[in-house]
Amino acid sequence: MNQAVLNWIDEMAKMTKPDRIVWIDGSEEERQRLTAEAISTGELLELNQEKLPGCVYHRTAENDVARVEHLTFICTKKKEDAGPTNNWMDPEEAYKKLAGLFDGAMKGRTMYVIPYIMGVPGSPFSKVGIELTDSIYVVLNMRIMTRMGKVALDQLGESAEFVKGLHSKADLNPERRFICHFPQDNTIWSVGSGYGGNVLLGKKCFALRIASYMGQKEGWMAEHMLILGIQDPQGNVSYVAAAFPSACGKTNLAMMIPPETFKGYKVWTVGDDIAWMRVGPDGRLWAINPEAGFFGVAPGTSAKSNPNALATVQKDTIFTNVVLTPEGTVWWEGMGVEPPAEALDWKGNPWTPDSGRVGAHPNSRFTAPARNCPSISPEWENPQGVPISAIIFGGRRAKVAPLVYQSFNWQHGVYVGAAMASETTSAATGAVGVIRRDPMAMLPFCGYNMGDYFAHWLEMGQKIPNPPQIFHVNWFRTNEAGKFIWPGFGENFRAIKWILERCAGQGKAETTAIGYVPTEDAIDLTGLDITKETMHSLLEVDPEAWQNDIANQKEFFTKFDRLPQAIEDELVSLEKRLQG
Ligand code: GTP
Ligand code: SPV
Ligand code: MN
Repeated sequence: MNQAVLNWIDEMAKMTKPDRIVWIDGSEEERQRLTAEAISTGELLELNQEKLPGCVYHRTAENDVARVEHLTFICTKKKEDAGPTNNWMDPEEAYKKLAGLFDGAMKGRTMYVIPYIMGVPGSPFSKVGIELTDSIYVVLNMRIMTRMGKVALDQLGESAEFVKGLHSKADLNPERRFICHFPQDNTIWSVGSGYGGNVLLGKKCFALRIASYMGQKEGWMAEHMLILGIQDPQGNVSYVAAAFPSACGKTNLAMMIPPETFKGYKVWTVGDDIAWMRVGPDGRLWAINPEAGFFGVAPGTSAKSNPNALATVQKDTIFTNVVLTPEGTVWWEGMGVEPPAEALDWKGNPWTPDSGRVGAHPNSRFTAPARNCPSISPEWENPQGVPISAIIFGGRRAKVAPLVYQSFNWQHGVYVGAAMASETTSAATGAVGVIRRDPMAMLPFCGYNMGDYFAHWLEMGQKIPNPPQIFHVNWFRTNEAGKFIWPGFGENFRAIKWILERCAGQGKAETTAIGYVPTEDAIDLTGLDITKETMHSLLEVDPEAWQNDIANQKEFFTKFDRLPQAIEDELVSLEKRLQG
């Protein structure tokens, strides 16, 4: 046995004092045993096994339904290394404070030891983590989201190089809830929560916060990006990666089905949330999806908006905080089917469709194996990843940002990413619908100083002989009535097709102050019922709106004392171009 692992577990067990320690091997027998145990305690509810085979249901505590950004800390020795956008705690102080909360937290409980791999076994991209947790829900979610158990211990061997994750629900008190990252120690301590992003430590904590720190040191990138492949009628597949903030459409775009008129085209899903990217031997940027499953937003997922996701969650899925129907099935707002006449809502209270309350929490989620997805790419487990032709940034912008545009070059594209903004969603606690700057969709996930992160992006541009083109999209522009004017979902394929045409040196565009914007006839609208006026407003670049946005960008960038000169230069150039 790996002595480094044993010593660490020993130390953590002395602090948390579990009644017993159980090693997770990842077997089917183990899944059944733990599921049965969680059902017996009420931690999980069994669903109708005829209609939803292998599926279970879970409710979190009412005050524990989303990521908690104000309780998430980057604990580097120096405050400036966490940067202006992260909460910071001194590591010594953080360990001490959380040790107090972890002290005896697992008394009367079992500590589960989950060895897991982010990436596929044996891939040069992949990395091992071990999560210690007192939650069966976490074990069963990690089983879907990662390759775990024996396979991970085999990959680790005698090495001491693994990310040490400790999680306890403790008393689930939001006053004693902390998600602390120690990038310099490869360590994550999470206490007081049972919600996905706070407790599935392989995901945001490791694969983004710790991994982004590793990537900066080692010359690669960990990004909040989906990866998809677009196959053309000749059978050629091009891959793109896209960074949108939480609950802004990554899962949906990754699984999109092209509109009928695009015969012979097919979209392949490689990943829906996280991309790890490296420069390949051919000088291109190559990406893997380090996860094995989807932890996706349930509301809005319908046979119309995302049939592939709906098909994916028909078996072996964990549903969290959705509506539970009397027949043991699930429902959520925007599922596109009649709601049950009466049911239990996400809190477990009796609920009817006319109650005036939502039945599913807006951030209710499904955890489903990627292999269930009808559109899963044949390349999704390729240990070398897939070559990326385009990087796409985007967010929810009711105004300002057009449907799609292309940056002038890598440096300008990095600026476009750095200047991203989006309306907040229910994926994190706090106000919803408030516009905030969210660079590269990484504001909540960058494990180090975001100024250095921009510099890393700029440097990567120097290291990729054949870099992807960088674009920006916005599916969320609204009219005066506040209604989305672009149909979105599968129709987004039209914008992606233009993006690929641009990558191939084709596709019509107008050079504007902000970048290359499609001419009004550039996007193929065959079969889409949309007026010329609507297209005009979707592609419009309003100088005044952009001036206001720039004012807001400046205010944001003022916080940075390590802002790369190139970012400032790009901002100044944009301002000049806007002034004509
Ligand atoms: P995280 O898992 O939180 O990182 O989110 P995500 O980026 O994967 O978001 P997801 O695809 O789950 O979409 C979130 C919400 O946005 C869902 O309710 C979707 O129905 C909605 N949505 C996704 N794509 C579109 C679109 O093109 N147009 C509109 N109007 N809504 C969309
Ligand atoms: C997000 O919030 O971006 C998610 C869900 O993907 S969570 O894993 O909870 O962070
Ligand atoms: Mn996400």
